[in-house]
Amino acid sequence: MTDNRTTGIPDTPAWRALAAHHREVRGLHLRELLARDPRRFERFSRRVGELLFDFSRHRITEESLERLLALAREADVEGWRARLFAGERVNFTEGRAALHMALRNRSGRPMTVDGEDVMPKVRAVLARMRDFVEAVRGGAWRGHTGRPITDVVHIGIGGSDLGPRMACEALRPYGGGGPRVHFVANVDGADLADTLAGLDPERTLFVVASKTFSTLETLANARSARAWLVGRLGAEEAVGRHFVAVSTHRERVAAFGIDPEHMFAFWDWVGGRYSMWSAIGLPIALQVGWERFEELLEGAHEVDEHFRTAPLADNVPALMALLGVWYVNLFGAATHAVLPYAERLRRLPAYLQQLEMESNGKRIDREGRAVGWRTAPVVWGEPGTNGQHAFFQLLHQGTELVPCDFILAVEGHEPELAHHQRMLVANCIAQAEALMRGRTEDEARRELEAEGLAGEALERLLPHRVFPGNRPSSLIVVPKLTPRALGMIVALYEHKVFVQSVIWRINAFDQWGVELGKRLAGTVLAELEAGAPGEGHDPATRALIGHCLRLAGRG
Ligand code: G6Q
Repeated sequence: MTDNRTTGIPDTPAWRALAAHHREVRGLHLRELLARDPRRFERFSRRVGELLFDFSRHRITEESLERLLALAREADVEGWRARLFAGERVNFTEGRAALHMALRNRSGRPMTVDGEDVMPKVRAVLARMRDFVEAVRGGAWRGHTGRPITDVVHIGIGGSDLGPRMACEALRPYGGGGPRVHFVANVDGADLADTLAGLDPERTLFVVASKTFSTLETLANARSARAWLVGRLGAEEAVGRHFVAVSTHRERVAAFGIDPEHMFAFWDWVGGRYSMWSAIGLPIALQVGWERFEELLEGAHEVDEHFRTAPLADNVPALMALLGVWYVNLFGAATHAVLPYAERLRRLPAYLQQLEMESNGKRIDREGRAVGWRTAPVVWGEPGTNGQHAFFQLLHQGTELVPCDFILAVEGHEPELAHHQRMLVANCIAQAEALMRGRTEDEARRELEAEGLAGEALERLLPHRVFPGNRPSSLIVVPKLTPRALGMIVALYEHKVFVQSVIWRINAFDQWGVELGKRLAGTVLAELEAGAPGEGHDPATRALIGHCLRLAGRG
């Protein structure tokens, strides 16, 4: 990491103007900004349908927003947005389009890749998914011994796991009448073993989800699951009723032994981490039923239409992106916290980690040069209120500036526990306010006096009880965590990531770092199986392989 990278910005008029402006406003406190403009909430909030995006607690003025929008225009965000929706090969290192919006296109308009309207094949797969979902949920699809399916095990990893896993968790209240859905991703046998324990093979359906159908972890888990099933049911033919696949690779699915008739296709213009809207979302539909799955798609489509047509100044994904850039590149923020005040969104931070960090964790620009500026921050988070009792300390009083996204669903799914929901909502609002306001020395002094302290004892404690405040946050507020609301939230982040990639001049849609990991493990695995480290390693790696072989009793 060079100094240039940590402080650098692209050398363009809009960036230079933004940096000059930043020097003028960086000392402003959010308290002052809010105090001097009673209409700040109206000025700095936007709506997309039922979703509110409140960015009034950010360290910006009207002029900051103007300058950030100028940056977006200079970077040609509108042109790139048009190219994205036109199915151009925006994934320029792999020569692919990124047209996940077609998967949830409810408009009836064609969407094309290489001149071909992809909508007929999108609709055809959706129709097959619908039939299958209804057959499984309705009991028409039965296992090898004639039993209906009560449990679905989705086997996939990374982009073929995180989206459906997060969504199934989020939409659990809509699961009535559907099978229980389980997820296995890790090649650690503990994951598969713990999941299979207690499952009845006669009533269990496996969905093997892999875009390439060549991923080590997924194939190992699928093979072991098949062995479990065949072993328990005592019949190889049982595989036909208990295994379906989701992939772009028909031949590999057939070679694995799954009838391609039981494969649900998607296409190379769907990136793994953008694929939960495709057949990769099959377990979501199995859990919540077809109509609810369509509502998820509709929510995402509503955001697509907003992103595609709204002027940048009113465009929520663009605003989210620009605020991120403001903190990363001007304030030097290294991380970004995602804090869902909704327990069922507990997998959202992990999902967004992949979306943001795999998409924009890049250091080479479109011209093939190392960038001289920061790109994606580390994304992390946990649901509130749990996080408040743990890491919020650092958010309030630490030395790092951590911009936060609070995600709030106002109404819960448990009417009998409405008072819990009010506490949840109150905590979310109070945290955003406290991060913004902080506690001044005067306020802290008064509090300590009220507690009966005075003199030296008070003075000693005083600095510890002061909170600087001025910690920025956004609020994304939906009435309730419905499938539609979830679709909207995820699509907002997808487009945010794209806009940032345009501004940082990088490719959001490749993942060479992930590919590297897939290859490296293969070499070491062959050596572990052979019982000896190979010649190609550095001495430390050789020693480590030797140590693990000895511990496993093989060295
Ligand atoms: C996602 C990444 C990566 C990928 C997994 C699984 O964008 O490329 O997380 O989804 O490595 O790949 P397969 O679906 O091909 O098994």
